[in-house]
Amino acid sequence: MITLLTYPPAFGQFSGSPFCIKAAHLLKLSGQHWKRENTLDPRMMPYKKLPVIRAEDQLIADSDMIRAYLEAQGATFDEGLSELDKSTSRAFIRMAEEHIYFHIVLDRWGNDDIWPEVRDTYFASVPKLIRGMVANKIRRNLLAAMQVQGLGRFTPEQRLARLEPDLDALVTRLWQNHFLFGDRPTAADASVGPMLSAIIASPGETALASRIKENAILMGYISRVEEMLPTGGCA
Ligand SMILES: N[C@@H](CCC(=O)N[C@@H](CS)C(=O)NCC(=O)O)C(=O)O
Repeated sequence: MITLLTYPPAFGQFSGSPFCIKAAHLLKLSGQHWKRENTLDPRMMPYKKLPVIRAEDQLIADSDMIRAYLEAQGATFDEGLSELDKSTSRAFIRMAEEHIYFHIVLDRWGNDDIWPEVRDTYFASVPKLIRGMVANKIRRNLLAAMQVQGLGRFTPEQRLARLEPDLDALVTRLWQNHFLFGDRPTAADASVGPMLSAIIASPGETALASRIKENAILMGYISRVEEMLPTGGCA
């Protein structure tokens, strides 16, 4: 039995981390038996991040390596896709994980109005007396990293403009499909779906959340991907 080490449910979702949700989708799609184990502290993990899976007494960290492990065990996430589709899938996954994800980070960690709720969700295991100090230090580091990444220098309006073409690209693919590559979910949906749903699940009504909510195609897609994975759920 595989164990998914994941951040706990948050903001009405399977986990506060879209990467943990991605890993859960991959596990579900792989057909393996698995269970979840919640933790709020990734410091003992190989890259000090989650998700991680425990399988056959080894720890496999990073959602891409989890995918590779499951594929080595026989999972086929992209069955029936042409080589051309597979290359497009790779680009969509990178778009979701290396661009859309950072908007979620800024929406959650960069907004003073919702910070108390985000802090008390992500740092619930830290005693209240020191929670503010611990959380604020990590927040400062993360926001400094977002300055280096670049999106942290944009206004919310500029960020929305930067995200628009990504959303358009997704809508173009979803116009006539239930999922990004047809009627069945593939690896790309495991990455893209959780990023979009994390945007609309974040506390507060951000410009990005409103933009997605007004698009019926994106909202239908988010629901279909979410339905694949119950909030608390496993195999
Ligand atoms: N490339 C990693 C990204 C995982 C990741 O960024 N996890 C975040 C939560 S969404 C994390 O654990 N961050 C803890 C930290 O940076 O201290 C993957 O695909 O698994």
